[in-house]
Amino acid sequence: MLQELEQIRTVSVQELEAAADLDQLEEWRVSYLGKKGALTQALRGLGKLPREERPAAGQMANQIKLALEQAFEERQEALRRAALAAELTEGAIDVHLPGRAPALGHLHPSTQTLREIYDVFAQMGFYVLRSREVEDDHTNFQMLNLPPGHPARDMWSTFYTTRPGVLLRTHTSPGQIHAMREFHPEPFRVILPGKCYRYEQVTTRSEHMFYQVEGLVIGHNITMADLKGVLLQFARLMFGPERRLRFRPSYFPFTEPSAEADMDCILCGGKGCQLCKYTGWLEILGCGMVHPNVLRNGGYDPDEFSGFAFGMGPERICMLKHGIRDIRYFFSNDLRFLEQFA
Ligand code: FA5
Repeated sequence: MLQELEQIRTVSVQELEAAADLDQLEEWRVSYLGKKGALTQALRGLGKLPREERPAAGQMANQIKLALEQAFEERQEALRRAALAAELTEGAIDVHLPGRAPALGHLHPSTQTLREIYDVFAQMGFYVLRSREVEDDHTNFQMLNLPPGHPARDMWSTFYTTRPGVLLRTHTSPGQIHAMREFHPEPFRVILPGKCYRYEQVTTRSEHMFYQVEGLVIGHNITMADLKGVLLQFARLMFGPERRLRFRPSYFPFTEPSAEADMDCILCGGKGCQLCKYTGWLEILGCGMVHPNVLRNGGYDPDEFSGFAFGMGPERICMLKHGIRDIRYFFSNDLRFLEQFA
């Protein structure tokens, strides 16, 4: 028996040292210290020994058991440390690796175009003024010479809120009234950018939400010549120094006289091509001299003051600049389109 115990001690110690990981160590524990393990079995066999051999064998078996348990714990601790050290080395951060750059966003094409427009008008001394998107019927229409039932309201049909008389503005022109009331009685020049809404068929050229930039200049002796000069300068700074403009008579209830400004085609220079539908001209904005009633509604005496106003669509300007065929790309969140403006 003593020999058998000695053998267990020697072999088990060798095997313990050979256990390379925690799984092998567990196998070792089961095969020596487990319920059916070699040492446990040997301890059970003590009872069958002759009485005089039992004390010595029992003492030795207990010593071995304690020694193996202690050795097991030490080996377990050592293997745990080794496993942790290996994990730390494998998962270590290499500070020499180049950083992973996050994808950068950029401004929306409408915003980029708006900022180009601000730059151009800032050079001519214009303020940028914000005006509300939710308007009342009074300011969006009536103060601009569009009383209820006026046929021109059809062109500017919009979305109405559940509050009577409160609507989403159809154009930035009601900003003219707000601007005049803010600057009265001084002369001033402002641009009023912002979103507009229209109840209309969405097509390649028309959205139901789009931006406009309104321009308004009020002062003494402001004439159509000032209007033409400012808009020609705008066209040249925005589209190139050789640009030409032509003014076609038009109608807006809030300006008199009114005009549409066309620019010579940027693609063919006026010869006629697909972009300008073989006319040589591209329509860029509506404009005119501020109507006396509108001046009065803003608090300015038309006998003393005069002014001009214009309204343009930055998406349409952007489409012309970049040859974009469909306005619906702007707000349909297609990254293939938007990323071209990075
Ligand atoms: C107006 O809205 C007038 N308030 C402009 C104006 C201001 C005239 C001051 C005189 C004095 P109009 O409906 O034509 O006009 O719109 C002006 C510009 O807004 C158009 O030339 C176009 O560039 C843009 N626009 C109009 N409707 C849409 C639409 N549905 N989608 C995209 N852009 C549009």
